[in-house]
Amino acid sequence: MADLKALAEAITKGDQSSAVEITNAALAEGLEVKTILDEGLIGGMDIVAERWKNNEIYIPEVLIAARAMKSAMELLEPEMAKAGLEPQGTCVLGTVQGDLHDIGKNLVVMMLKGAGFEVVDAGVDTAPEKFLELAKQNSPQIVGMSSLLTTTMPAMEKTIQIFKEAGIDTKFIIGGAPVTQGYADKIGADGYAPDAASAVDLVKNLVA
Ligand code: B1M
Repeated sequence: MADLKALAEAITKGDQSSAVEITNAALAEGLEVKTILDEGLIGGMDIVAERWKNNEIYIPEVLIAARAMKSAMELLEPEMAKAGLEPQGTCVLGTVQGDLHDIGKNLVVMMLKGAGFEVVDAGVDTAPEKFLELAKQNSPQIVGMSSLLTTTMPAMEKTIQIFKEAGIDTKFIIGGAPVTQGYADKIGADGYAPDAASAVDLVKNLVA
């Protein structure tokens, strides 16, 4: 039986091969992707975040934990996508300019794909102009922006502004640890989601 506590521990240690091995075993046993994510991967990253906050570990440890999480997440992605049927709509999703955090954004991408949306992943450090270019190319119903740093949150407002100036009518959703509903209201975003599952519900409501 795959041990999700051991998976969380593998993430905290940045042990990529154990993380991949346990995730594979959990999938082979038919465990739900959401359970693997919540109890294993996110559970592990929560511990990493807490230790970093308490100065018990430093950036290199956080980075290797993130790398282990990314490798395991890559195994989950096809399983999540399988659940989807006809594309329910198109989203362009990215981490905003100046910000390199992509674990949360990648989760939102995976869950939206799993829910049957076509997702164009703009990656990290996405300039407002890049969001605009991708929107012109892909005509998404939704543009989603993720920010993990208080210093990069203003890039969300800039992006919404540049779309207004270009006359492109797209709905915006935003998220990330420092982001709030109040901030979404302030900058004129159409919605805020505190986590990846809520982001899917939000997108479904907005495209309905
Ligand atoms: Co960074 N970092 N980091 N970091 N890092 C934080 C965010 C921080 C809170 C840590 C701390 O000080 N306690 C702090 C930010 C403080 C602030 O501004 N409020 C911080 C800092 C300061 C920094 C640096 C400046 C450190 C330095 O260099 N001195 C630097 C900045 C680099 C840059 O971006 N330019 C930096 C670097 C890094 C690493 C590279 C080492 C690494 C990132 C690796 C990677 O992403 N590939 C890293 C990490 C891992 C973290 C923490 C520990 C974990 C973030 C994470 O992945 N969480 C983080 C501490 C923390 O959050 N407590 C921290 C797990 C993830 C699943 O959660 O991303 O919140 P999250 O996503 C959630 C929701 O927020 C939501 O759904 C997700 C899943 O449910 N969500 C959305 C996210 N995006 C969404 C979009 C949506 C909807 C929902 O719609 C579009």
